Amino acid sequence: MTIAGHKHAAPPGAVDLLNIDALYSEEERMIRDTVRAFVRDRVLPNIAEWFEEGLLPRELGTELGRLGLLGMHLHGYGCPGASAVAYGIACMELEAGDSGVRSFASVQGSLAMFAIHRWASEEQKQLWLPRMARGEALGCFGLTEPDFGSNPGDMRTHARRDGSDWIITGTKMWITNGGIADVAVIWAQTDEGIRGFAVPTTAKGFSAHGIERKLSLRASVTSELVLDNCRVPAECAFPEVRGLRGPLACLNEARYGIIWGTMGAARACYETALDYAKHRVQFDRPIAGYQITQEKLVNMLLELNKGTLLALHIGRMKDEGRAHPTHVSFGKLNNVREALKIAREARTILGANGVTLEYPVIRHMNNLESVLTYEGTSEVHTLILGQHITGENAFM
Ligand code: TGC
Ligand code: FAD
Repeated sequence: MTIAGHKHAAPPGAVDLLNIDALYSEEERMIRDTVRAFVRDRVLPNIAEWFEEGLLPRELGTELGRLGLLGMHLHGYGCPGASAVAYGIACMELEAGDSGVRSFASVQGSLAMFAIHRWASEEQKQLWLPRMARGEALGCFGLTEPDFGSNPGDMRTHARRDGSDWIITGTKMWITNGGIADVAVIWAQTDEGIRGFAVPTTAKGFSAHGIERKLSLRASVTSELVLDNCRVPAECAFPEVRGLRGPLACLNEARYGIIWGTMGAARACYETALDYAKHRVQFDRPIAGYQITQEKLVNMLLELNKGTLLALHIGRMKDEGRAHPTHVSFGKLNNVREALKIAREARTILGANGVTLEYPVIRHMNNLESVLTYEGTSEVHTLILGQHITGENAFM
């Protein structure tokens, strides 16, 4: 089809209809292709089994490290110093495999490594970051507690001084990579307000306990961390930062990765549904020929392309130093919500096949329920945006 008076344009693709690809640089496309190939060869052949068994192999850490995907957007200490957009594209490709794999990289790079990179002493950075970038040491990030999820400011975990040491006591809940981590970034109340600590998981008084029976993000280790008078030396404390802005600065990074990641999961669902619809015959013709199926697919296509453009826009803003946490809330709220809708719609197109692990759709759909909740629930991001536009704080 051509438009009269205009030069022939190549027909748009059925997935990247807006040709967003053309907006990426050569280097960004190369990173995308590398991560996509890794996911195709290493993740997709195994992920249904990992999901079913409820595991993620520890060695994935060194494999992701070799690809430069851990702490990818950090500078120095063996980290690649990639752009925010390049990091986002990597998240998108990892999550096209599984949200658990993206979460593994997010928690390592954007939460644990970012926290140490941003807030720890020089000595602690040297101690942890190069090994973490290679995936030889793993990190986790303990903010949430059993009674304080959306409202971490009231956390109960506390740290007190004992000579030059700190003694930390409390429980952290729902901690990704907790059971396989070598270092746990722990946020605790102190006499001077909330402070952060890089706690070696070998420290006396530290233990991690697996959270079992999850029906979402099964290919991801989720743990309860118990700190029972856990003693750590003074140098483990982050020297300067006080208050909730310490952990929230890290959350901005991980939330940003989710804006992209969810579009990877959504793309996998859309592609699966489109292919299925073209081949599944009912009433003597492919179900893709029915108007209701087409409407579902078109709605998915619209939100997939809009969400990916949004991710790229916020990514370019971030690279130019213009992204505000409010932009990140906008992207996280929109893209998780739309990805979940796409996954649910894709599942209906697959009929009964939509409920098995033979296809990726229900796995993505179930995973996205966790993504909707973690890193600030949809309600939290709605209220952050609501406060921004009205000036009224509706949290309390
Ligand atoms: P509030 O009074 O608004 O702020 C306290 C201090 O923090 C500063 N601040 C921020 N700083 C950096 N980035 C942000 N996005 C910030 N938002 C606020 C603020 O300026 C203030 O600084 P200061 O110096 O004046 O003290 O705090 P509040 O207690 O009213 O809470 C605000 C609220 C509800 C938005 C916040 O608590 C929140 O975001 N809650 C959600 C908690 C959450 O997202 N938890 C995630 C845990 S980690 C996780 O889920 C990992 S999942 C695995 C994966 O990522 O793959
Ligand atoms: P609550 O805060 O109890 O919320 C319950 C409901 O109430 C939600 O719908 C919420 O939106 C709503 N609500 C709460 N307050 C308000 C309000 N003021 N107005 C309107 N509605 C409100 N945390 C970490 O620290 N590190 C991790 O690595 C980590 N990994 C996770 C992995 C998984 C698989 C999951 C599921 C969670 C993980 N989390 C992690 C925890 C996650 O960040 C919390 O679950 C999340 O912040 C929500 O807290 P909550 O579950 O206690 O829910």
